Amino acid sequence: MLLAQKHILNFNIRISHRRLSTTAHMANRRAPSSDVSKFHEVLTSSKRIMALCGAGLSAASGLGTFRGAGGMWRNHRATSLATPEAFEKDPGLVWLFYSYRRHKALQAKPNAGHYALTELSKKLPDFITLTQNVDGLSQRAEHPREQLKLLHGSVFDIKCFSCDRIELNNYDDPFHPLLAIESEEDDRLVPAENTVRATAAYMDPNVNTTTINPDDLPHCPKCKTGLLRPGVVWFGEALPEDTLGEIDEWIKQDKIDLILVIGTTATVWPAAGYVEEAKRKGARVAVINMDGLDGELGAASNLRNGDFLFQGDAAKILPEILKPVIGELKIAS
Ligand code: BJW
Repeated sequence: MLLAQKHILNFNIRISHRRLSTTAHMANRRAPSSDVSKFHEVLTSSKRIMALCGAGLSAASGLGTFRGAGGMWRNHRATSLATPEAFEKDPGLVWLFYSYRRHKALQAKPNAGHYALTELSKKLPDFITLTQNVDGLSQRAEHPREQLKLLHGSVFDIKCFSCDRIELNNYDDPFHPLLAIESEEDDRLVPAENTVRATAAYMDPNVNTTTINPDDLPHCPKCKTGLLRPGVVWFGEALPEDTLGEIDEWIKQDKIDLILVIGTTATVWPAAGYVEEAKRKGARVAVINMDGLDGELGAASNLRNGDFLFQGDAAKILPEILKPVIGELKIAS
């Protein structure tokens, strides 16, 4: 063999070795399975299961998510309005945002994903669902209350911004006459799938920017001075202590077999931290998300051999992957 040919052959072998070892390395690092029958085996042998849910669970019910191209309301990013500072600066604007979210949540119906989790809770007493959602759809799907932990509160609870008064389950729509939805078109959260429209709306100078004089907003009947606000957890605020305590108690009891990470970017803490905590207690991870590994999966992105990734709509996937335990899902229309 000519020296040049030998050199080229060696070079090709080196290249293919490098490709192989890169592929092997990737396979070790990230090899989640999407094999439903393998998942069924894991599910049926699991006793202690945790679910961490996010906005994607309610997407099929028509509610907006927070991040990506969606998650914008009027000229604002949803996350920029979910802070006490935003409320202090312009309580009328923040209230209009939440009034719209309350209205949409009341119009929406729980989807098959919510009902599948309800059924799993009924079948498996040691299944716990932690939800970051504030839309009340899991409750309306009759998810057993003691197995549902609301990490970020509820838009249907009303708190005082100054004192400790809280009113639970207020479904008035609008909550106050000044907060009535004038035009769904004006108020809509831009759908996540259309980045161009989302960006255009974000910059649109004609978008309704009228707001409300804080003096005219509802005030606390107890302390009289504080403004009422939605009973949700904003950035920089503590999550409900009793709820965190109940979750810790559940985690402490035994090892965890499986964590389902459903429709969340798992980027907000401390919620996202439960993925690592479950892994430390031995859990396999199953991610159910519209996005695959190229999307933002935050604390759930480091999937290992034996973990699962089901890419698509949680409302379609959950009834399918949970079927061996919950049976065929029947939803009354
Ligand atoms: C589909 C789908 C379909 C679409 N099917 N999938 C440690 C490190 C770094 C920072 C921190 C840290 N600890 C604390 C912080 C600060 C901060 C934080 O996490 N910041 C991050 C930005 C880094 N955390 C806090 O401030 C928390 N408080 C706190 O830690 O307090 C400490 C304290 C102690 C003592 C005294 C005082 C303070 C509070 C966090 C509160 C978050 N609140 C919000 C608003 C709630 C009210 C409301 O709803 O308006 O919660 S923000 C927002 O994000 C909301 C959500 O619950 C949360 C998570 O979003 P989620 O659900 O994941 O939505 P998206 O849009 O991100 O993802 C949707 C997913 O669905 C996507 O993946 C899609 O692909 C997918 N999807 N359609 C399946 N059909």
